[in-house]
Amino acid sequence: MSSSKLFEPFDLGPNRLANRVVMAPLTRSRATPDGVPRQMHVDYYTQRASAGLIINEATNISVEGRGYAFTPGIYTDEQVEAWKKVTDGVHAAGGKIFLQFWHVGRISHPDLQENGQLPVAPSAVTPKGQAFTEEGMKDHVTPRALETDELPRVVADYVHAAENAKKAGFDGVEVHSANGYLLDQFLRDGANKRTDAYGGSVENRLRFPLEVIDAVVKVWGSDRVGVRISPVTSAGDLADSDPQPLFEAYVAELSKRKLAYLHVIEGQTGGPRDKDGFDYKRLRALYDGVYMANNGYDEALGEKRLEAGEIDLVCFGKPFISNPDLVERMEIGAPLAEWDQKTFYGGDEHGYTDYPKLSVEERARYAKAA
Ligand code: 8OZ
Repeated sequence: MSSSKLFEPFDLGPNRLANRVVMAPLTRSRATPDGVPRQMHVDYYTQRASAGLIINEATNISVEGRGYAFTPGIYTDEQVEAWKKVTDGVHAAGGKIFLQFWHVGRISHPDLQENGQLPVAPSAVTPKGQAFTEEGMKDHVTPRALETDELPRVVADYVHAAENAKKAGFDGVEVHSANGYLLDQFLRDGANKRTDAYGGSVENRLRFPLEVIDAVVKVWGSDRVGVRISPVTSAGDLADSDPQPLFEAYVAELSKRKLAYLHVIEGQTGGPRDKDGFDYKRLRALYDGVYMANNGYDEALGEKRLEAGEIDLVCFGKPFISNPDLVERMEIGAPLAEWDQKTFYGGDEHGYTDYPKLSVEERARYAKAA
């Protein structure tokens, strides 16, 4: 048995987590075409409830926010009812679950929008790459720049989603401000060419993301709202000419808000960590609160940084796909099952809910050997 800090409880605002192992938000693209989670979502999340915290897959706040076919939403009553079954399942199994709010901005596609409209963005800048539509991959298009007087309507969509997430019984919410999606597009100057109060200076580029976060905090209270950032990720063909001061200013603002946590993807999302010249230590020092670390962490690295007091919570992504009992396996030093990349996105229960937990016999055997 490991006496690791990873397996100690943690008070995340009003939510007591059983351990510091967080299941990262993982897009799996198995909802109905209308964005409704199915019974297999209930099974999948309930199987993984021994994580200290589950952050559910990125969930669209509106039709406009959709960027990938078969991703779930939180803007209709039917979606709320379906999520309620997920949160009930996780709670009955002793877990905690946050919902992640998603608006993809410019990387959506007319095929995913109401009446085939253009995706919206801070500015009409076309990203390289392709969107995942119901008919397969299609090239990104030039988005429509949001008018200044439309921005309160987008904030209202977040508020509507926040109220729905409450009705659905989540323990808290995470605002997705990473990976090249709408809020990240406002932050970074590769996509934000605005000349109004929401573009130009760093202060102006922070304005819209902070308005969204403040509106969500009004619904949930600051201690149940986390924010996710990825300072250098190039996903969605997005970049900033000078990310260090931009993200330091952002994190200083977030720090003032006494949020549940700051969730940082260190390095390229899903790729190399700490090889991009960005100084995450300085970022960490500017944030007075709970720091959730993400990107390529294994048990040893997570434990080392927890022990050093550098981080508070550790996210694991792919290992949770193939190990529903990841926490128990790490705790007794049991081997981890391999994941199958072919079943990450789309499809059915196969590669989703059919990864087994260790049997009682296996657990006893590994625990004894440890
Ligand atoms: C992988 C595939 C589709 C979406 C992200 C929500 O990068 C995602 C995502 C990841 O944050």
